[in-house]
Amino acid sequence: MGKVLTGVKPTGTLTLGNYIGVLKNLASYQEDNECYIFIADLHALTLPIDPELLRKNSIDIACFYLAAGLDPKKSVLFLQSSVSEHSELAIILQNYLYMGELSRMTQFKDKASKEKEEGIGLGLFTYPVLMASDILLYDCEVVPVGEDQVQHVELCRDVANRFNKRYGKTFVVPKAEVSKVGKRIMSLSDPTKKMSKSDPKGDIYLLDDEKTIRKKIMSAVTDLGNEVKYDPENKPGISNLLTIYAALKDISIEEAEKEFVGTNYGTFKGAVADTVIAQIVPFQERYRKILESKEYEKVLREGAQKAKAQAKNTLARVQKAVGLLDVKEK
Ligand code: ATP
Ligand code: LTN
Repeated sequence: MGKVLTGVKPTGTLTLGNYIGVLKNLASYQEDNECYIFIADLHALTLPIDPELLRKNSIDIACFYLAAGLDPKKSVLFLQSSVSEHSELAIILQNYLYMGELSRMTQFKDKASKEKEEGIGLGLFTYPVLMASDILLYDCEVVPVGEDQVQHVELCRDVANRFNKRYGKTFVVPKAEVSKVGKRIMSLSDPTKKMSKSDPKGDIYLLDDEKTIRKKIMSAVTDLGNEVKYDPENKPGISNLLTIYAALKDISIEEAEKEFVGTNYGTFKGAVADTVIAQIVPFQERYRKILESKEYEKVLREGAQKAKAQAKNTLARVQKAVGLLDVKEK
């Protein structure tokens, strides 16, 4: 049995990018692995967010995880803020990551460039420190993420290796795993940009109704010409729609291309819309049932206990390694 961990920030309603990039694959890990899946609510504080919205988004993500097939008997589902060891480990780990490394992170550069200098909180800068703590606390080997998060997981590997070299083997060194098809779904209105829940242009939201989904796909930006062909450089719009189609059908891009030889853009877009709707609508029904039943409350409470039991062992190991005294009652 391997150990797998991932998290999603409750910064907004999840998008089709989140679904294809991580959510839809998660259930398949839990058959052969011990899975730790969490809601990165502390990470959501790294940019201003309304408290009511943060609470609502956190509940939504818990329900989305369950609707995506995560089974609380097989996987541990929890809120990052319920396990204080995440924050405690981050305070220690921050001393082994450097300003230069953190300032080279693409996500930091992107998000910081949209803020005024005095509006960039320290948490946005130290984001990867907390993320490394999330990962290292659970001794996990595999971290399923979209492509944009690979750089953070690489940094986590660096800090784990650095720490192990200095103090002896303390951490398991994890690796990022991205899906073969759909590691980076692009915006439908600007297919050179990532579809991202905090940048609403060109997003399909997982709670959009059928009509809205169809409308958004039918009006997605396409490219010159009329051939349905995968060519991200010259045909970014069509390539993105082909990726969405292939990922949802669980087929390769080549297989998807073959299905649309000789078809026009309109027919192709209609088929993409049908495919998205066929998966998202039943997913939304499961989500609504879970939300109504409030079953997520018990799941998150029990998940926090299970996660804590594991996290506290790792934290104790780290505290001992660096020389912090343990004077707790035995
Ligand atoms: P934000 O806009 O707030 O930065 P986001 O939409 O990028 O959020 P995250 O919470 O950062 O979403 O991501 C959750 C998971 O979904 C991560 O593993 C991330 O890599 C993945 N992901 C996000 N956007 C996409 C996308 N467009 N394509 C594929 N995977 C994605
Ligand atoms: N940074 C991630 C969310 C996240 C995460 C993690 C993902 C926080 N901690 C640990 C994997 C492992 C994001 O933006 N989606």
